[in-house]
Amino acid sequence: MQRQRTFLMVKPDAVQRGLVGEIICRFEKRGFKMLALKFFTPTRALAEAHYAEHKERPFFGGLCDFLSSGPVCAMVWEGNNVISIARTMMGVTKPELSAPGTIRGDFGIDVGRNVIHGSAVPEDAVREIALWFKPEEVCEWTRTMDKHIYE
Ligand code: IDP
Ligand code: MG
Repeated sequence: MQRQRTFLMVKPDAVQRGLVGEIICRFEKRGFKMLALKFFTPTRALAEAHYAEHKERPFFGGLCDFLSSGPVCAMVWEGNNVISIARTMMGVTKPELSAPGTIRGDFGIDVGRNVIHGSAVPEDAVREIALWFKPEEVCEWTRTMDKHIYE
């Protein structure tokens, strides 16, 4: 297993629904470590840069309008294999197909209101962390309970 960082974001729908604490709680309890957190309304330009890979898709405009419509909770989390484990915890892109017990499977119905974003692969994580955070906003810290989480 490889120590990794990922970019996770509670999207505006989930902020409005009061799910920030619930979502943070799941990653904390799983054993991951938060390194950064920012609560603000992203600009349309930031939303477009974040979702640049989808700019030719028909839903791109609506997606960027939605992401920049209200506050999000943008975060950096660290842990062994956090990128793929977080995606598993999130469920699949369409909440209707996400298993109960996953975040999208527990809290979502529509693909355009799917509660949470998480980096898909390591290159995306590096790009997204750099897009949303300055290096000095990412706090490296030693967590004393790590020896109870990792062998
Ligand atoms: P992901 O968030 O699971 O990585 P992506 O395929 O990267 O999914 O799509 C980015 C976001 O775009 C999704 O989380 C979802 O909010 C939105 N999206 C994806 N496909 C559709 C669609 O067919 N209609 C509307 N929105 C979509
Ligand atoms: Mg994606």
